[in-house]
Amino acid sequence: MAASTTTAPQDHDAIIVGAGFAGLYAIHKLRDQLGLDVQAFDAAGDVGGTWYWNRYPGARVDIESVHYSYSFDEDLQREWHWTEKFCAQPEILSYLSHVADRFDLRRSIRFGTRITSVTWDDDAGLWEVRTDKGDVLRAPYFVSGAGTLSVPKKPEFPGVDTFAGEVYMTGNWPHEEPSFEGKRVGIIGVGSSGIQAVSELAKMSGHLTVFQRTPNYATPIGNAPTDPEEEARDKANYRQIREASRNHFLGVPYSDVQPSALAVSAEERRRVFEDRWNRGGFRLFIDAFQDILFDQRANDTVAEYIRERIRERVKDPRTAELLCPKDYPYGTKRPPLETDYYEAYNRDNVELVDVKSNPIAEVTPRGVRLADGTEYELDCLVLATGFDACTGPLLAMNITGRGGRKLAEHWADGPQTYLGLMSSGFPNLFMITGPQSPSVLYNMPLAIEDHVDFLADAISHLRENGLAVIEPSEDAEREWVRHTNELADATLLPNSPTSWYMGNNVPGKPKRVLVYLGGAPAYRAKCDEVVRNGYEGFHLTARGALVGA
Ligand code: NA7
Repeated sequence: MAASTTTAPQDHDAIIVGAGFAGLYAIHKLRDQLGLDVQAFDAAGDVGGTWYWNRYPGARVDIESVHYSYSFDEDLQREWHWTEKFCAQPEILSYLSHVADRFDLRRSIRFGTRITSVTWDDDAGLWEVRTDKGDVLRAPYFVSGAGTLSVPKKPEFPGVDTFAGEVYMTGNWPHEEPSFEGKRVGIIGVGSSGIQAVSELAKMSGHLTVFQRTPNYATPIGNAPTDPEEEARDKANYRQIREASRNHFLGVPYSDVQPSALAVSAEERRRVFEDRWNRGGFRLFIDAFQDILFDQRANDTVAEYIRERIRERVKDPRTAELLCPKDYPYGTKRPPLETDYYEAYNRDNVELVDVKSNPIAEVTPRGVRLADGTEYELDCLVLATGFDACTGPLLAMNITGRGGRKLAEHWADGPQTYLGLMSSGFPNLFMITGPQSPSVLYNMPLAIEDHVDFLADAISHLRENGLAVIEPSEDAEREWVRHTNELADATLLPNSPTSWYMGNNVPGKPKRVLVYLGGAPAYRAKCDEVVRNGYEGFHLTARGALVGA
């Protein structure tokens, strides 16, 4: 079967979206290792992706920096020095800037440019990509590194435009740090972003009002300056550490998880919880007992432990009770990590307002008004209300596949993907850490590297075999969607009232699990098997002609 002989103009081999962890590695891999002509775009003014936009006070990584970093280049990982165990946003941004310099990536990126449409031309076998700057470019491969948490949820509060003070969003924070000194600041939202921000805003503001709808199970991050001995040890053993990470559910080299919280005595359970609480990171969530996310009774034990610790830390018993989550299982909303979050409520200038029992009715020119008429006067309002996660960034690009079918139509009832990497009817369109892949439940830089390596191998395979197009079969996609839903149904996740893992944090968004819950090792094994079996579940074609499935 001969490869296509189309004469339609092609501007590049691959168009890449994003200049965060995903886009940067994709540029390097496709351009420098495969020798492709690539063009990348990012709406931001520079590299960083999520770390470019989320520069609110307190923004910090929740996986140890030594693990939350690229593994693809031995010298890079040995030479870079992290100053803290869990680095703050500015340092992660410096790291990504260093990576861009080191591999000369910026010359392939057009910054300040947003993709407005992406359309498949079946006759030419090319994606036509349009931007808000008027570019129209065509390429056979389209690679999305648009991220999972890059489209902030639209404000749901009537009147927000009438507010006379300043409004800030954690997910789109200004470059010039606002001054909160002496001001009355209100923050809506106590997810991971809100919780990180509250700890800092409490110290920076005259008065801070926290509007909380659902309390969260936040646990200590356990941050500290980098210990030079530990750093030297880690760097000497990076190969083993990365291997252990890739063989762990969450992509971190934790190894102390025990089978069941219900199989041990109350004393032993407490000892384990205490140990993981004190050691920090995601250890309590992922390295304590395996059944926490699957068995309500096991979950109850850890949930009660966290509530006890909250009550110890918050002086006012009424505030403490409001901060204790009671009506959903731990881990079914993404567990936030914190430093001094609960202590913030012991300060005289911090006030917690329950907007579950008394919802926010509107934002007025003066502040926030609740359903019962109470009005909180504010100078600044911070929206930490979350994201249209996982599907939002892809749908925002207005993607149209084969036969004029829109991705938005194909995903009307929730995402439909094969391996969370591709969607049927959307040939040669790769979604790095796409919906229904482990993505946010797999240490992101490693999840990204695995996906970029997979798609680069697939492109090489096509080129070496005179093929032009890779696309999942409808059957493979249907089975993957069924499998990801089945995995989610075996967990407690569907029991959460609002969780961006399930898409039900955004009004009107279909409730469908957005992440693969089988863990990174099972997922990686599946991807390896697919490749070993000649890209099982994919159609590989020489422009239209079916060569294999
Ligand atoms: P999250 O985790 O989705 O948190 C959003 C918060 O905003 C959460 O407390 C929401 O309450 C609250 N929220 C959202 N809409 C409203 C309305 N209409 N009224 C009151 N409160 C509202 O987003 P984050 O940015 O904190 O974290 C996202 C991820 O980024 C994080 O998990 C990390 O992976 C990085 P709710 O719980 O829905 O009642």
